[in-house]
Amino acid sequence: MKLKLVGLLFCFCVGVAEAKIGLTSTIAREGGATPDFPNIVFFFVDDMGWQDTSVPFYTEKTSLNQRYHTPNMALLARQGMKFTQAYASAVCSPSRVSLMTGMNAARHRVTNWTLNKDVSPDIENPVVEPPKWNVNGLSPDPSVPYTVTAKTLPSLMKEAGYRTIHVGKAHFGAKGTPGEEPLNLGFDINIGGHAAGGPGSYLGIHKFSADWRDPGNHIWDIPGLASYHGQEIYLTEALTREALKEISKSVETEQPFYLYMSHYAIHAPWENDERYCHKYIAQGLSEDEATYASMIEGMDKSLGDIMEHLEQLGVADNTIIVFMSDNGVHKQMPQNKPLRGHKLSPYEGGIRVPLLVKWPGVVSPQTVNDEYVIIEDIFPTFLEMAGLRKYAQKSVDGKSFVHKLKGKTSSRQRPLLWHYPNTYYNPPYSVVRLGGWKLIYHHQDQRMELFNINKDIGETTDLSKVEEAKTKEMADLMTKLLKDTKAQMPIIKATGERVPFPSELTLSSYVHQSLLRSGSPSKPVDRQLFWGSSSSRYPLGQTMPILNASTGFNQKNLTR
Ligand SMILES: [Ca+2]
Repeated sequence: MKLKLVGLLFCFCVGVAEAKIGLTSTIAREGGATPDFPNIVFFFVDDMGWQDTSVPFYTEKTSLNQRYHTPNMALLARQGMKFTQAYASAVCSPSRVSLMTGMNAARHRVTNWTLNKDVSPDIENPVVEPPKWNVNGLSPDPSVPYTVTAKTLPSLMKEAGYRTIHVGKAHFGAKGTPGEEPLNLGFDINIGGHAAGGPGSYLGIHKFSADWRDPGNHIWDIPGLASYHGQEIYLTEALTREALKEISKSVETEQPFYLYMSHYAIHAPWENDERYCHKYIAQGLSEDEATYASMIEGMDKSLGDIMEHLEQLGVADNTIIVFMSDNGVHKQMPQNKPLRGHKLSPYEGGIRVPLLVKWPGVVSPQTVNDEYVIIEDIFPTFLEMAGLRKYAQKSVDGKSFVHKLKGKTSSRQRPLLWHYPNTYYNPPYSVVRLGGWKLIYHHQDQRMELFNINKDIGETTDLSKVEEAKTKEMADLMTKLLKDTKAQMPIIKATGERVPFPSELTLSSYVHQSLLRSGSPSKPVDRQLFWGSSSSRYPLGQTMPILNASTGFNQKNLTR
């Protein structure tokens, strides 16, 4: 009942939310987190697939659920709500900028992963080239070219009196731009976050650097963890220890906190977490499979340590924990069957991710929600959780799912949009989902696929030719969403024109399709091609290094 009253107070306070923002010092003095200002822990895992856990997110327990051990995720699921249809973008940076800004990737235009200033990681595509996307990522300074600027989630929470703590992977802005530093984006504390989307190594004995295998390469060095250098400690554990210290400091100072616990795990480079690896070898897994499983369990141990620490400090009952991943499983790791595809792909395996929410006193324990949500929804959801429904942010595409957490169903379904006008292991595409229907538009050959996800989760049967009216309806919807978000389409090399929106496909555009499908003979493949005007040129075609397994550690291709 008390919480219901608090909920009413939330409604009453909506009109004075901005006044609350000015109460920073008062909140801090009054004794830390309260039901109005609960602590929030966002436990964010990198590249973790929907099935990379012992918690079943499908209607049945799969072989991967039986393979992996994530007892603390299972505990979190028992204490809270499991979302079976949570979505993210198919690659790191777009997801991370969406959760920081509430914008869909089509709108913020950080549509591929970022690293070096003004350098696109896109690989050569013989038919289309990417538009001028925001290759420099998120920036607090709008004068930095090819960036998106917005009031970020942590900056709003900070203004409201939260202590905002960043631990782990940032990957918000390109190296050499202000957006590479989380302290410039609303965080009070930054441990381990910078421009890079992966660690040089997970091992303390290697100083978490790639220098041991590639002398002089320091771009992947994890900042702020020098005290662990030379120790036999795994990066996941080092970051967890630092996070626990920051939680303790927040509780000591009686200030509500927002902990962005953003693990580098289970992203490449894949290296044994020796605490758990032997167990999976004994289970009969291959070395590669055991390495991956050990990294998953190490991540889960971190979750358990944080949950236990909150209990010990007496703040667990006033702390929300949200668990999520930023994209689907990497293609070098076991496919997340029954899903099709992998990281970077438009199919469910690229975009469907685990999501768990514990909110003591609000979310009923052991509940399951089958309605879909998407990563930009985190922004308005966290603000509503913190009693900050009004916020100085334009163009928020995300929708708060607090009502779902309170057990209410949505009265009508909304469409979801994905937009990837880039080429990196996967050619460019847009996707729209509404209800059970999902339309994929492949930009390169202007081909469409229609699936009924409710009946065909594995996307095995393209219905676009069978359900022509539905295909057209979804194509029109996708076009509307792309226009609403001011989405940029790739450029067709043969003509210099942008790829048409799906509802613009006409007989004349079909005439070009055979040419599009066969490539563009008029422009040879050139990995040093530049695009844009002469005043705004980006080199294309930079690819990530390939790692060799020459040291006894399990290393594979390092793809972001
Ligand atoms: Ca990722």
